[in-house]
Amino acid sequence: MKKLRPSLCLLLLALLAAAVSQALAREPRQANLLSNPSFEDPYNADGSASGWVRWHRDTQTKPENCSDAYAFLPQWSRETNGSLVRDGFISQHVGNQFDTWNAGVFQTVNVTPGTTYRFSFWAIGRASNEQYPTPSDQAVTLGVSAGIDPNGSGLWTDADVVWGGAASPHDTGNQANWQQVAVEATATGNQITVFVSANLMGANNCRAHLDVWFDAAQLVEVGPPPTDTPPPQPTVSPAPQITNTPVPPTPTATSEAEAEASPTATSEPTVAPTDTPEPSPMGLLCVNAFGDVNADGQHDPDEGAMAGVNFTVAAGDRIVQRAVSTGPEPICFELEPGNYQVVQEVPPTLEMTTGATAGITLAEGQTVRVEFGSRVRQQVAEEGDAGDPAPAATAGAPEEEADEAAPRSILAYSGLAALFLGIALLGGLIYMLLRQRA
Ligand SMILES: [Ca+2]
Ligand SMILES: [Ca+2]
Ligand SMILES: [Ca+2]
Repeated sequence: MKKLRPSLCLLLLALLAAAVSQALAREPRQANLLSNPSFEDPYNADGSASGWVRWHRDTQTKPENCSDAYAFLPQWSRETNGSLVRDGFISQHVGNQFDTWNAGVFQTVNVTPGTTYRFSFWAIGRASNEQYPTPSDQAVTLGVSAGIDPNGSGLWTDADVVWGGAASPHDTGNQANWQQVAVEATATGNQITVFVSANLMGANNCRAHLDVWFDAAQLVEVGPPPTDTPPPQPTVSPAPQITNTPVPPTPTATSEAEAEASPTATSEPTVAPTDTPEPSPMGLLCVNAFGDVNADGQHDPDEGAMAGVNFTVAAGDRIVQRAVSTGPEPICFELEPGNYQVVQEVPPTLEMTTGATAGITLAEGQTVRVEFGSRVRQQVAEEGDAGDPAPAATAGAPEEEADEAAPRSILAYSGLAALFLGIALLGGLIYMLLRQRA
Protein backbone atom coordinates (compact mmCIF):
# COMPACT_ATOMS: atom_id res chain seq x y z
CA MET A 1 0.00 0.00 0.00
CA LYS A 2 2.71 2.43 0.99
CA LYS A 3 4.79 1.47 -2.04
CA LEU A 4 1.92 2.23 -4.30
CA ARG A 5 1.54 5.83 -3.30
CA PRO A 6 4.43 7.50 -5.11
CA SER A 7 3.67 5.62 -8.29
CA LEU A 8 0.01 6.41 -7.87
CA CYS A 9 0.87 10.08 -7.67
CA LEU A 10 2.95 9.82 -10.82
CA LEU A 11 0.16 8.03 -12.59
CA LEU A 12 -2.34 10.67 -11.57
CA LEU A 13 0.03 13.37 -12.72
CA ALA A 14 0.44 11.71 -16.09
CA LEU A 15 -3.33 11.28 -16.45
CA LEU A 16 -3.85 14.91 -15.57
CA ALA A 17 -1.27 16.10 -18.08
CA ALA A 18 -2.89 13.99 -20.77
CA ALA A 19 -6.32 15.36 -19.92
CA VAL A 20 -5.12 18.94 -20.05
CA SER A 21 -3.34 18.53 -23.35
CA GLN A 22 -6.40 16.78 -24.80
CA ALA A 23 -8.62 19.60 -23.63
CA LEU A 24 -6.30 22.08 -25.27
CA ALA A 25 -6.22 20.11 -28.49
CA ARG A 26 -10.00 19.99 -28.61
CA GLU A 27 -10.29 23.77 -28.53
CA PRO A 28 -11.26 25.20 -31.89
CA ARG A 29 -8.36 26.75 -33.70
CA GLN A 30 -8.09 28.92 -36.75
CA ALA A 31 -6.69 26.09 -38.79
CA ASN A 32 -5.09 27.02 -42.06
CA LEU A 33 -6.70 24.73 -44.60
CA LEU A 34 -4.13 25.24 -47.33
CA SER A 35 -1.48 22.84 -48.43
CA ASN A 36 1.93 24.54 -48.40
CA PRO A 37 0.50 27.98 -47.49
CA SER A 38 3.96 29.55 -47.27
CA PHE A 39 5.09 28.49 -50.76
CA GLU A 40 8.04 26.55 -49.37
CA ASP A 41 10.00 23.70 -50.96
CA PRO A 42 9.70 21.52 -52.87
CA TYR A 43 8.90 23.31 -56.12
CA ASN A 44 7.39 21.75 -59.22
CA ALA A 45 9.40 21.65 -62.43
CA ASP A 46 7.22 24.46 -63.84
CA GLY A 47 8.29 26.85 -61.08
CA SER A 48 5.15 26.63 -58.92
CA ALA A 49 5.36 25.67 -55.25
CA SER A 50 4.15 22.16 -54.45
CA GLY A 51 0.47 22.13 -53.58
CA TRP A 52 -0.17 24.98 -56.04
CA VAL A 53 -1.03 25.03 -59.74
CA ARG A 54 -0.15 27.74 -62.24
CA TRP A 55 -2.76 29.72 -64.12
CA HIS A 56 -2.44 32.61 -66.56
CA ARG A 57 -4.29 34.68 -69.11
CA ASP A 58 -3.03 34.74 -72.69
CA THR A 59 -4.43 37.39 -75.02
CA GLN A 60 -2.39 35.93 -77.91
CA THR A 61 -1.80 39.25 -79.61
CA LYS A 62 0.49 42.07 -78.65
CA PRO A 63 -0.33 45.69 -79.45
CA GLU A 64 2.48 47.77 -80.88
CA ASN A 65 4.58 49.68 -78.36
CA CYS A 66 2.52 48.43 -75.44
CA SER A 67 -0.23 50.81 -76.51
CA ASP A 68 -2.99 48.58 -75.17
CA ALA A 69 -3.59 45.92 -72.55
CA TYR A 70 -2.37 42.41 -73.24
CA ALA A 71 -1.08 39.42 -71.31
CA PHE A 72 1.55 36.84 -72.15
CA LEU A 73 2.80 33.79 -70.34
CA PRO A 74 5.05 34.85 -67.44
CA GLN A 75 7.63 32.77 -65.55
CA TRP A 76 7.11 31.14 -62.17
CA SER A 77 10.04 30.51 -59.85
CA ARG A 78 11.09 29.95 -56.26
CA GLU A 79 12.49 33.07 -54.61
CA THR A 80 15.17 32.56 -52.00
CA ASN A 81 16.33 36.16 -51.57
CA GLY A 82 15.42 36.68 -47.92
CA SER A 83 14.22 40.25 -48.38
CA LEU A 84 11.65 39.01 -50.89
CA VAL A 85 10.36 36.35 -48.53
CA ARG A 86 7.62 37.19 -46.07
CA ASP A 87 7.45 33.92 -44.20
CA GLY A 88 9.71 30.89 -43.95
CA PHE A 89 12.51 30.57 -46.47
CA ILE A 90 10.93 30.79 -49.93
CA SER A 91 8.29 32.87 -51.69
CA GLN A 92 6.46 32.25 -54.97
CA HIS A 93 7.73 34.57 -57.66
CA VAL A 94 5.86 35.31 -60.90
CA GLY A 95 7.36 37.71 -63.39
CA ASN A 96 8.06 38.65 -66.93
CA GLN A 97 10.43 40.90 -68.81
CA PHE A 98 8.87 43.58 -71.03
CA ASP A 99 5.53 41.80 -71.53
CA THR A 100 2.63 42.46 -69.15
CA TRP A 101 0.91 39.51 -67.55
CA ASN A 102 -2.12 38.37 -65.56
CA ALA A 103 -1.42 35.18 -63.69
CA GLY A 104 -0.89 33.42 -60.40
CA VAL A 105 -1.35 30.08 -58.72
CA PHE A 106 -4.34 28.26 -57.28
CA GLN A 107 -5.31 25.25 -55.23
CA THR A 108 -8.56 23.43 -54.61
CA VAL A 109 -9.47 22.57 -51.04
CA ASN A 110 -12.06 20.29 -49.45
CA VAL A 111 -14.55 22.32 -47.42
CA THR A 112 -17.99 22.22 -45.84
CA PRO A 113 -20.79 23.48 -48.11
CA GLY A 114 -22.58 26.51 -46.69
CA THR A 115 -19.60 27.61 -44.64
CA THR A 116 -17.90 30.94 -45.25
CA TYR A 117 -14.15 31.00 -45.80
CA ARG A 118 -11.57 33.75 -45.84
CA PHE A 119 -8.59 33.50 -48.15
CA SER A 120 -5.65 35.88 -47.81
CA PHE A 121 -2.03 36.18 -48.82
CA TRP A 122 0.81 38.71 -48.80
CA ALA A 123 2.49 40.20 -51.85
CA ILE A 124 5.05 42.74 -52.97
CA GLY A 125 5.75 43.77 -56.56
CA ARG A 126 8.16 45.64 -58.72
CA ALA A 127 7.76 47.25 -62.13
CA SER A 128 10.87 48.98 -63.40
CA ASN A 129 13.27 49.44 -66.26
CA GLU A 130 16.08 49.50 -63.72
CA GLN A 131 17.70 46.62 -61.93
CA TYR A 132 16.59 45.50 -58.50
CA PRO A 133 16.39 47.11 -55.94
CA THR A 134 15.52 50.41 -57.62
CA PRO A 135 12.04 51.38 -56.34
CA SER A 136 9.06 50.17 -58.31
CA ASP A 137 7.38 52.47 -60.81
CA GLN A 138 4.08 53.38 -59.18
CA ALA A 139 2.50 54.22 -62.53
CA VAL A 140 2.08 50.51 -63.20
CA THR A 141 -0.95 48.87 -61.59
CA LEU A 142 -0.01 45.55 -60.03
CA GLY A 143 -3.60 44.38 -59.53
CA VAL A 144 -2.85 41.92 -56.72
CA SER A 145 -6.03 40.24 -55.55
CA ALA A 146 -7.37 37.09 -53.92
CA GLY A 147 -10.13 35.00 -55.46
CA ILE A 148 -12.38 32.15 -54.36
CA ASP A 149 -14.43 29.91 -56.62
CA PRO A 150 -17.23 28.82 -54.26
CA ASN A 151 -17.68 25.45 -55.98
CA GLY A 152 -14.08 24.65 -56.70
CA SER A 153 -13.94 24.53 -60.47
CA GLY A 154 -10.24 25.33 -60.58
CA LEU A 155 -10.99 27.82 -63.37
CA TRP A 156 -9.99 31.44 -62.83
CA THR A 157 -12.35 32.41 -65.67
CA ASP A 158 -15.38 30.89 -63.94
CA ALA A 159 -18.19 33.43 -63.65
CA ASP A 160 -18.86 32.78 -59.98
CA VAL A 161 -15.31 33.43 -58.78
CA VAL A 162 -15.42 36.07 -56.05
CA TRP A 163 -12.50 38.49 -56.25
CA GLY A 164 -11.37 40.71 -53.39
CA GLY A 165 -10.19 44.29 -53.72
CA ALA A 166 -6.99 44.82 -55.71
CA ALA A 167 -3.78 46.25 -54.29
CA SER A 168 -0.54 47.53 -55.80
CA PRO A 169 2.10 46.78 -53.18
CA HIS A 170 4.99 48.53 -54.92
CA ASP A 171 8.43 47.92 -53.49
CA THR A 172 9.72 51.31 -52.45
CA GLY A 173 13.31 50.11 -52.54
CA ASN A 174 13.66 48.38 -49.20
CA GLN A 175 11.29 45.42 -49.71
CA ALA A 176 9.20 46.49 -46.72
CA ASN A 177 5.97 47.22 -48.52
CA TRP A 178 4.45 43.75 -48.31
CA GLN A 179 0.67 44.01 -48.31
CA GLN A 180 -2.06 41.53 -47.53
CA VAL A 181 -5.13 41.02 -49.68
CA ALA A 182 -8.13 38.92 -48.74
CA VAL A 183 -11.52 37.76 -49.89
CA GLU A 184 -14.41 35.88 -48.33
CA ALA A 185 -16.93 33.56 -49.93
CA THR A 186 -19.41 30.93 -48.89
CA ALA A 187 -18.78 27.45 -50.26
CA THR A 188 -21.55 26.18 -52.51
CA GLY A 189 -19.97 22.76 -52.96
CA ASN A 190 -17.68 20.49 -50.99
CA GLN A 191 -14.64 22.09 -52.58
CA ILE A 192 -13.52 25.64 -53.20
CA THR A 193 -10.66 26.92 -55.33
CA VAL A 194 -8.51 29.76 -54.05
CA PHE A 195 -6.63 31.99 -56.49
CA VAL A 196 -3.51 34.04 -55.95
CA SER A 197 -3.52 36.69 -58.67
CA ALA A 198 -1.71 39.70 -60.06
CA ASN A 199 -2.79 41.65 -63.13
CA LEU A 200 -0.22 43.99 -64.64
CA MET A 201 -2.07 44.44 -67.92
CA GLY A 202 -2.49 47.99 -69.17
CA ALA A 203 -1.40 50.40 -71.85
CA ASN A 204 2.16 51.63 -71.24
CA ASN A 205 2.63 49.21 -68.37
CA CYS A 206 5.48 47.39 -70.09
CA ARG A 207 8.77 47.52 -68.20
CA ALA A 208 12.00 45.55 -68.34
CA HIS A 209 11.07 43.96 -65.01
CA LEU A 210 7.51 43.08 -64.05
CA ASP A 211 7.67 40.96 -60.90
CA VAL A 212 5.38 40.02 -58.04
CA TRP A 213 6.22 37.83 -55.05
CA PHE A 214 3.58 35.96 -53.04
CA ASP A 215 3.87 34.46 -49.57
CA ALA A 216 2.07 33.54 -46.35
CA ALA A 217 -1.31 32.50 -47.71
CA GLN A 218 -4.10 31.50 -45.37
CA LEU A 219 -7.50 29.91 -45.75
CA VAL A 220 -9.64 29.84 -42.63
CA GLU A 221 -13.23 29.14 -41.77
CA VAL A 222 -15.04 32.36 -40.92
CA GLY A 223 -18.33 30.82 -39.93
CA PRO A 224 -21.61 29.50 -41.26
CA PRO A 225 -23.32 31.62 -43.87
CA PRO A 226 -24.91 34.77 -42.46
CA THR A 227 -28.45 33.42 -42.29
CA ASP A 228 -29.19 33.58 -45.98
CA THR A 229 -26.18 34.93 -47.90
CA PRO A 230 -28.26 37.40 -49.85
CA PRO A 231 -26.80 38.98 -52.93
CA PRO A 232 -25.05 42.24 -52.17
CA GLN A 233 -28.26 44.21 -51.83
CA PRO A 234 -26.73 47.27 -50.34
CA THR A 235 -28.73 48.71 -47.56
CA VAL A 236 -27.99 52.23 -46.56
CA SER A 237 -27.14 50.92 -43.18
CA PRO A 238 -25.25 53.12 -40.78
CA ALA A 239 -22.07 51.26 -40.13
CA PRO A 240 -21.03 47.74 -40.76
CA GLN A 241 -20.58 46.38 -37.30
CA ILE A 242 -17.33 44.61 -37.20
CA THR A 243 -17.04 42.31 -34.28
CA ASN A 244 -13.44 42.54 -33.57
CA THR A 245 -11.01 42.61 -30.78
CA PRO A 246 -8.32 45.18 -31.29
CA VAL A 247 -5.47 43.59 -33.12
CA PRO A 248 -2.03 44.71 -32.15
CA PRO A 249 -0.49 46.75 -34.92
CA THR A 250 2.34 45.00 -36.64
CA PRO A 251 4.52 47.72 -38.03
CA THR A 252 7.04 46.23 -40.40
CA ALA A 253 10.36 47.83 -41.07
CA THR A 254 10.03 51.52 -41.70
CA SER A 255 9.73 52.54 -45.26
CA GLU A 256 10.01 56.17 -46.20
CA ALA A 257 7.55 55.70 -48.99
CA GLU A 258 7.14 58.85 -50.97
CA ALA A 259 3.48 59.15 -50.35
CA GLU A 260 3.08 61.09 -53.52
CA ALA A 261 -0.65 60.65 -53.55
CA SER A 262 -1.43 63.61 -51.41
CA PRO A 263 -4.78 63.35 -49.74
CA THR A 264 -5.98 66.51 -51.48
CA ALA A 265 -9.11 67.89 -50.00
CA THR A 266 -10.85 64.98 -48.42
CA SER A 267 -13.06 66.16 -45.69
CA GLU A 268 -11.57 64.92 -42.49
CA PRO A 269 -14.51 63.29 -40.78
CA THR A 270 -15.16 63.95 -37.18
CA VAL A 271 -14.27 60.55 -35.88
CA ALA A 272 -10.81 61.22 -34.65
CA PRO A 273 -8.38 58.60 -33.55
CA THR A 274 -8.55 58.24 -29.82
CA ASP A 275 -5.53 58.21 -27.62
CA THR A 276 -2.26 58.79 -29.37
CA PRO A 277 0.39 58.66 -26.69
CA GLU A 278 3.15 59.78 -29.01
CA PRO A 279 2.64 61.11 -32.48
CA SER A 280 3.92 58.20 -34.54
CA PRO A 281 4.71 58.35 -38.24
CA MET A 282 1.55 57.74 -40.19
CA GLY A 283 0.67 55.57 -43.16
CA LEU A 284 -1.52 56.43 -46.10
CA LEU A 285 -4.56 54.36 -47.08
CA CYS A 286 -6.03 55.18 -50.50
CA VAL A 287 -9.37 53.71 -51.55
CA ASN A 288 -11.28 53.90 -54.77
CA ALA A 289 -13.98 52.14 -56.79
CA PHE A 290 -13.87 51.09 -60.41
CA GLY A 291 -16.66 50.34 -62.85
CA ASP A 292 -16.26 46.63 -63.49
CA VAL A 293 -18.21 46.51 -66.75
CA ASN A 294 -17.51 42.85 -67.49
CA ALA A 295 -17.93 41.88 -63.83
CA ASP A 296 -14.77 39.80 -63.70
CA GLY A 297 -13.57 41.43 -60.51
CA GLN A 298 -10.51 42.86 -62.25
CA HIS A 299 -9.88 46.49 -63.06
CA ASP A 300 -9.36 46.16 -66.79
CA PRO A 301 -7.60 48.99 -68.59
CA ASP A 302 -10.74 50.07 -70.41
CA GLU A 303 -12.75 50.35 -67.21
CA GLY A 304 -13.08 53.69 -65.50
CA ALA A 305 -13.83 54.83 -61.99
CA MET A 306 -17.15 54.41 -60.19
CA ALA A 307 -18.55 57.32 -58.24
CA GLY A 308 -21.03 57.14 -55.39
CA VAL A 309 -19.58 54.13 -53.59
CA ASN A 310 -19.40 54.46 -49.81
CA PHE A 311 -16.28 53.44 -47.94
CA THR A 312 -15.95 52.81 -44.26
CA VAL A 313 -12.57 52.28 -42.64
CA ALA A 314 -12.62 50.59 -39.26
CA ALA A 315 -9.98 49.63 -36.76
CA GLY A 316 -11.44 46.88 -34.64
CA ASP A 317 -14.96 48.00 -33.80
CA ARG A 318 -14.06 51.66 -34.17
CA ILE A 319 -15.00 53.53 -37.33
CA VAL A 320 -12.00 55.57 -38.34
CA GLN A 321 -12.98 57.13 -41.63
CA ARG A 322 -15.83 57.30 -44.11
CA ALA A 323 -15.87 58.59 -47.65
CA VAL A 324 -17.71 58.42 -50.94
CA SER A 325 -15.91 57.80 -54.22
CA THR A 326 -16.01 60.67 -56.67
CA GLY A 327 -14.01 59.60 -59.71
CA PRO A 328 -10.58 58.61 -60.90
CA GLU A 329 -8.73 60.14 -57.96
CA PRO A 330 -8.55 57.81 -54.99
CA ILE A 331 -9.48 59.04 -51.55
CA CYS A 332 -6.53 58.87 -49.19
CA PHE A 333 -6.51 58.79 -45.40
CA GLU A 334 -3.57 59.39 -43.16
CA LEU A 335 -3.75 56.71 -40.51
CA GLU A 336 -1.69 55.33 -37.70
CA PRO A 337 0.08 52.09 -38.49
CA GLY A 338 -2.14 49.12 -37.70
CA ASN A 339 -4.76 46.76 -39.03
CA TYR A 340 -7.84 48.14 -40.73
CA GLN A 341 -11.00 46.87 -42.38
CA VAL A 342 -12.21 48.67 -45.47
CA VAL A 343 -15.84 48.09 -46.37
CA GLN A 344 -17.55 49.18 -49.55
CA GLU A 345 -21.28 49.84 -49.73
CA VAL A 346 -22.85 50.50 -53.10
CA PRO A 347 -26.09 52.34 -53.88
CA PRO A 348 -29.10 50.19 -54.91
CA THR A 349 -28.45 50.81 -58.59
CA LEU A 350 -25.09 49.06 -58.38
CA GLU A 351 -23.97 45.55 -57.64
CA MET A 352 -20.60 44.55 -56.32
CA THR A 353 -18.24 42.49 -58.42
CA THR A 354 -15.52 42.16 -55.80
CA GLY A 355 -15.80 41.37 -52.14
CA ALA A 356 -17.36 43.90 -49.83
CA THR A 357 -14.46 44.00 -47.42
CA ALA A 358 -10.69 44.14 -47.49
CA GLY A 359 -8.42 43.68 -44.51
CA ILE A 360 -5.21 45.65 -44.72
CA THR A 361 -2.15 46.16 -42.59
CA LEU A 362 -0.64 49.62 -42.71
CA ALA A 363 2.97 50.16 -41.71
CA GLU A 364 4.79 53.37 -40.89
CA GLY A 365 5.22 55.57 -43.94
CA GLN A 366 3.54 52.99 -46.13
CA THR A 367 0.97 53.73 -48.83
CA VAL A 368 -1.65 51.03 -49.30
CA ARG A 369 -4.13 51.26 -52.16
CA VAL A 370 -7.36 49.31 -52.24
CA GLU A 371 -9.80 49.18 -55.14
CA PHE A 372 -13.29 47.74 -55.17
CA GLY A 373 -15.32 46.76 -58.22
CA SER A 374 -18.99 47.27 -58.98
CA ARG A 375 -21.25 47.77 -61.96
CA VAL A 376 -24.75 48.93 -62.78
CA ARG A 377 -27.16 46.30 -61.52
CA GLN A 378 -27.98 44.06 -64.46
CA GLN A 379 -31.53 43.11 -63.60
CA VAL A 380 -32.37 46.77 -63.28
CA ALA A 381 -30.68 47.56 -66.53
CA GLU A 382 -32.06 44.71 -68.59
CA GLU A 383 -34.91 42.52 -67.51
CA GLY A 384 -37.68 43.72 -65.33
CA ASP A 385 -37.73 40.66 -63.14
CA ALA A 386 -35.12 38.03 -63.68
CA GLY A 387 -35.28 34.87 -61.66
CA ASP A 388 -31.66 34.61 -60.79
CA PRO A 389 -29.52 37.25 -59.26
CA ALA A 390 -26.42 38.35 -61.11
CA PRO A 391 -23.75 35.69 -61.29
CA ALA A 392 -21.05 37.66 -59.64
CA ALA A 393 -22.17 37.13 -56.12
CA THR A 394 -20.30 38.85 -53.44
CA ALA A 395 -18.11 37.83 -50.64
CA GLY A 396 -19.42 37.17 -47.20
CA ALA A 397 -20.65 39.51 -44.55
CA PRO A 398 -18.46 42.20 -43.06
CA GLU A 399 -17.62 40.14 -40.06
CA GLU A 400 -13.99 39.92 -40.89
CA GLU A 401 -10.99 38.42 -39.30
CA ALA A 402 -12.76 39.15 -36.07
CA ASP A 403 -12.22 35.84 -34.50
CA GLU A 404 -8.57 35.51 -35.02
CA ALA A 405 -7.65 37.01 -31.73
CA ALA A 406 -10.74 36.14 -29.74
CA PRO A 407 -10.70 32.34 -29.93
CA ARG A 408 -7.03 32.34 -29.18
CA SER A 409 -7.53 34.20 -25.94
CA ILE A 410 -10.49 31.99 -25.03
CA LEU A 411 -8.27 29.05 -25.74
CA ALA A 412 -5.55 30.47 -23.57
CA TYR A 413 -7.94 31.16 -20.70
CA SER A 414 -9.67 27.79 -20.81
CA GLY A 415 -6.31 26.06 -21.02
CA LEU A 416 -5.05 27.96 -18.01
CA ALA A 417 -8.24 27.29 -16.11
CA ALA A 418 -7.93 23.56 -16.78
CA LEU A 419 -4.32 23.65 -15.66
CA PHE A 420 -5.12 25.46 -12.40
CA LEU A 421 -8.01 23.12 -11.69
CA GLY A 422 -5.74 20.16 -12.26
CA ILE A 423 -3.05 21.52 -9.97
CA ALA A 424 -5.62 22.19 -7.25
CA LEU A 425 -7.02 18.65 -7.56
CA LEU A 426 -3.57 17.11 -7.50
CA GLY A 427 -2.60 19.20 -4.48
CA GLY A 428 -5.71 18.03 -2.62
CA LEU A 429 -4.97 14.45 -3.50
CA ILE A 430 -1.36 14.56 -2.35
CA TYR A 431 -2.48 16.27 0.85
CA MET A 432 -4.99 13.53 1.54
CA LEU A 433 -2.48 10.78 0.80
CA LEU A 434 0.06 12.38 3.11
CA ARG A 435 -2.52 12.75 5.84
CA GLN A 436 -3.50 9.10 5.47
CA ARG A 437 0.12 8.13 5.81
CA ALA A 438 0.46 10.26 8.94
CA1 LIG B 1 7.37 31.33 -47.63
CA1 LIG C 1 -17.41 27.96 -60.06
CA1 LIG D 1 -13.34 44.03 -65.31
